[in-house]
Amino acid sequence: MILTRRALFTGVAASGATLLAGCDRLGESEAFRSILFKGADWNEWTQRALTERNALAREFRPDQMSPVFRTNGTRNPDTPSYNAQAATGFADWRVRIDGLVARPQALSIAQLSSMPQRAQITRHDCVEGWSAIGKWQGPQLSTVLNAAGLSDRARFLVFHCADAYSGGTRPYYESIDLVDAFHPQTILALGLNDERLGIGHGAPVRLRVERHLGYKHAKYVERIEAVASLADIHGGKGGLWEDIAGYEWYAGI
Ligand SMILES: Nc1nc2c(c(=O)[nH]1)N[C@H]1C(S)=C(S)[C@@H](COP(=O)(O)O)O[C@H]1N2
Ligand SMILES: [Mo]
Repeated sequence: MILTRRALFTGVAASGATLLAGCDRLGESEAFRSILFKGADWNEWTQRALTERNALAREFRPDQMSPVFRTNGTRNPDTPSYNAQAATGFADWRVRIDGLVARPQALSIAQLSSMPQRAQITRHDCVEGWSAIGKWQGPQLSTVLNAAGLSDRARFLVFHCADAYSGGTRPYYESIDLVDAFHPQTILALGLNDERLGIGHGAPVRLRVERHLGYKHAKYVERIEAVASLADIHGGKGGLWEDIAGYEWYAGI
């Protein structure tokens, strides 16, 4: 089943309203009523699935924050271009938003900082078996996507990162679908624990997609590409670990 962008943007309540409006227009025919009945089931199922996926990850109190938030994976991309960016405080860093969008963007950290911010204290769960609770802050990804104007054909967002993992030739990349992209807790984090994001945690900007395991939370994001399919992205499974180690693409927690 394909969830249309319309359903995602207008939300669960509106998709119910659409169904009722269709009922008014199409009248009383018996055949239509049986279709509507099936449609109603489908719609209920869709609503339940969307409601579950839109549920918020648990948020914590400040006193529950971990004293130390460890780093994992790449702790410093350490390439000449990244080091040059770090030396100027990432003044020239741009997050490009391109692919299936109406208005490609190249957003500076200052621009991302001037958008409405969301802060959330959440627990990060790494597949390797450690967790940490921290406070993340940044604009919601939805704000940025609305500025770019997603095409109706867009189904996934691919996050291209500045690091080549473990000195490998392959850059880190990850991807999410539109339900997660428009989830209220999905943010482009610029800060951790009331400080600007450090290099170890993905400076200057990293994804937080709170209903997922740690490897989905791409650090060092320099490009967000809207695509219709993941088939042509590197190995085709939607992320570095998915492609090289068989990790699940859907890492929901
Ligand atoms: N670009 C990039 N993003 C990445 C990684 C990485 O190596 N490179 N590692 C992932 C993994 S496995 C985890 S658990 C988290 C770790 O985030 P942290 O270093 O802020 O704790 O980042 C994720 N995002
Ligand atoms: Mo991880």
